[in-house]
Amino acid sequence: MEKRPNDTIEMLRAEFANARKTAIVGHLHPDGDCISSCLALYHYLKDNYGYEADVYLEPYPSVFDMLPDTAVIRHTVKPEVYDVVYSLDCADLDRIGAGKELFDSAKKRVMIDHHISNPIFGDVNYVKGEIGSACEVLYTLFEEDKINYNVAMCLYTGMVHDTGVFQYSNVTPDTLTRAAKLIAFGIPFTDLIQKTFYEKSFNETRASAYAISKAAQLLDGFFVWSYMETKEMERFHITSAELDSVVSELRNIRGVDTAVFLYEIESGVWKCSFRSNHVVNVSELAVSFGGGGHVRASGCTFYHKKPDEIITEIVNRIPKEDYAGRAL
Ligand SMILES: [Mn+2]
Repeated sequence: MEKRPNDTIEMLRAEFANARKTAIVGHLHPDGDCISSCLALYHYLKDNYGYEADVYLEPYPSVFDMLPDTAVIRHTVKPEVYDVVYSLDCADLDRIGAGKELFDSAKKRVMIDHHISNPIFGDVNYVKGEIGSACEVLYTLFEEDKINYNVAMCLYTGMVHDTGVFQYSNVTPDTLTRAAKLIAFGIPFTDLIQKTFYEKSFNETRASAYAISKAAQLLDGFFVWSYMETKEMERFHITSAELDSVVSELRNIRGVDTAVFLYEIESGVWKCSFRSNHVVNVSELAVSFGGGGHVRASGCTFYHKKPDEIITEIVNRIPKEDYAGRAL
């Protein structure tokens, strides 16, 4: 599909104000920004324009049930034709999880996102690759005097998750100003951060430590990676979604630029997460393997390969000038 420029804020606001049969969908393996952005839009439409959108998401970690009205989220899709379907936080069409067919069959498809690799796939499109979270993009689309407590809780949570609690380089002075205005609603921001971002189960903590203990360095420590097989996850009684923090921990190692973590999601199928600190553009790297994401955080999937074969392919695609002078 040919890439075309963004539509205007006014066009998006006109869509919000137009009450019709509406659904909201997010991406596979919903994360904090995805769940929060879908719920933020749900509350914004309901509380300001009086219509309830149907929200469709794949199952997600139960910690997010502290967000308002998660009971409205549906995991199974009834085939229906919607007047409008919003896709939030989806880097491309294939990333849409539950509700993909609803998006495809919608009379109008509205796409709101912040992934720089997004190919632009809606009828109405709003992508801001320079903004740190889909929730922050929504903040810029919402009219400030229409944001309420529930909307604030959702927007804040998404911003926290995609900025690593306002730490990553995608944070701007505007991000913090917006976060400050959201806190002013009296939302429980300490609990939102602790319970949805930092807190881990006992099994998750032990599994993460195990995955980190298997880490290996390449390129004189510029590159670090680890992996976890399905049978290992079973041994720790965890799912791949509970290992999300591992790749960030690997990136924290002194001297590392690029970190890779491979999760075996089924026999021979590996989900690959990339993170980088300053040098390697991991969005380009993931795109070159059929995935996508951001400059400092991205992902893709590998089929029918072994972890060390995958890592060799990845390292071979890192531009030589990025790690000049470092030995394999
Ligand atoms: Mn996001």
